[in-house]
Amino acid sequence: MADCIFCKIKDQEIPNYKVYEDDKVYAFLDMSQVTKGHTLIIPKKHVSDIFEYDDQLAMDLSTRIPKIARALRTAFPEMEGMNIINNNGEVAYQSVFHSHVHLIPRYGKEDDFS
Ligand code: DGP
Repeated sequence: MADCIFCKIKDQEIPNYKVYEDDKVYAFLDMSQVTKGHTLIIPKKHVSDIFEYDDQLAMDLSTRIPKIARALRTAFPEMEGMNIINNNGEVAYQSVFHSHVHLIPRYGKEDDFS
């Protein structure tokens, strides 16, 4: 989609730190690192939010989440847990309207995210 910032990221038109890519999804570091390793996973197909997913796209995205979560834990072995968040709609604090899932590593009760 022409004016979508995340479409531009997955097409390498905007600099980003790639975490993972295959034919269906793209994952990259969030520019606002809530905690170290905060990653966004997006479907390559542009959909605005969860309400536009069909079953196949839901499968494509959801099956990648544990794989990327494990890769982050390998990269950051001090990680103790992870929050997985998906905001849908302005009222739910979605700010970029290309659907994405946040993977937010947790490093203990003293990390900077609550
Ligand atoms: P949300 O509020 O759920 O829509 O989260 C959008 C996230 O996208 C937010 O944490 C910041 C991130 N973000 C926005 N623009 C860019 C960008 O140009 N590059 C990167 N890496 N992240 C971005």
